[in-house]
Amino acid sequence: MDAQSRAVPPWKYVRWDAVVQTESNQFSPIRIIHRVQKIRKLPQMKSESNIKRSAGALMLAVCLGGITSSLPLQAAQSSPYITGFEAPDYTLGNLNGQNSWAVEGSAAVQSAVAFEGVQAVEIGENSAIDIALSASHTEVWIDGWVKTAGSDAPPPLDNMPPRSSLVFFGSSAVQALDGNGTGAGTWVSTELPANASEWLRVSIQQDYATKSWNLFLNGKSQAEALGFKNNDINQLNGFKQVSEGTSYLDAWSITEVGLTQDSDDDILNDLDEVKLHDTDPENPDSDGDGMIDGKEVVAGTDPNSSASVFALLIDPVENSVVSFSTVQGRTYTLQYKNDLSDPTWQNVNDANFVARPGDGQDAHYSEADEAPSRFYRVLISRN
Ligand SMILES: [Ca+2]
Ligand SMILES: [Ca+2]
Ligand SMILES: [Ca+2]
Ligand SMILES: [Ca+2]
Repeated sequence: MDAQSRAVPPWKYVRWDAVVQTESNQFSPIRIIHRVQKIRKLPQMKSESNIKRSAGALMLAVCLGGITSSLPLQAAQSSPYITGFEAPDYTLGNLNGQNSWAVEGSAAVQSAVAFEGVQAVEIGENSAIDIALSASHTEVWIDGWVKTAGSDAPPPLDNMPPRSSLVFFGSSAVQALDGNGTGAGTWVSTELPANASEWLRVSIQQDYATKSWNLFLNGKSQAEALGFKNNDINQLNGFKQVSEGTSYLDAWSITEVGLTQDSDDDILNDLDEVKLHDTDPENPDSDGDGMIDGKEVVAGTDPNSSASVFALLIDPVENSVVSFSTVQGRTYTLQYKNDLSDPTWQNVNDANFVARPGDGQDAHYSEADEAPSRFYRVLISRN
């Protein structure tokens, strides 16, 4: 990568130069239907479960590049290149020289502010970090979490070295450069501003064949079919984050797989499987417990442990008791039908089981004696 002149800039900005380059938690509530035919005087039994697919989860954007391969990127350092700036790979203090990162000005691995784990990079005022990573892949995803107050106006493009994509972290809106291929372009505003108090997931999808790129923020497509600033860039060469004020970077990666592919159709995209959940992007049920990876993530169970799975249990002794385990960060609503052919599910007549906050404990719902045989399901949503 080219080192950029550090003549004191008159403008305020944080930007990603790529040279290179987010769930996204946009799940709709999942519905897990458990058919619980009430049977009295039998030992506790695990109900038959019928897990419905949740529609529309993680549907992001059309993938311009039409990726067919989900093989991980063979980047310079590792495959794929994913780092959370954690020990022992990274030690607290100056980032310069650690794992091939270069620093202009000041940037340090610190533990006061982190998106995940306990460490992240803090980039000081009027400073930049960059890393040279080469990969010959036609399509590359650069993904990471950034925290910064942002700046008012994007930096001038004059005299800026050749770049493919540029993201400007504006205080009123993050902007993406729709380049003209010859060093200039137009800044396109997104829906989201830079935010000093919240981490923003930034994902860039680069296509070196078509010289175009797409920007996602917090897992959602924000700008598509943008042009490269310079069309003479034919492959990934590196990444740079330039900061006039203080900014942070964490959970950063370069991969071939991205947010727009769900190779195994388990409602988790390939990138999140590899990067966030350590699940198999080619296997919808990584731990083989019958609950697909995406459902486990929404339900808060462990997709890598077959001992962790969401289920409704019925205790038919005396009054029937319907039980299920809960986790913090999820809410649970217990619903029933007397007949599966009923068009609608009804919430049980107990406010404690409607939008019930999970607390890590089991929840037990007791039916009235006179209740008929019923079917139950639990709606689980992430807070
Ligand atoms: Ca998947
Ligand atoms: Ca999977
Ligand atoms: Ca599973
Ligand atoms: Ca599991």
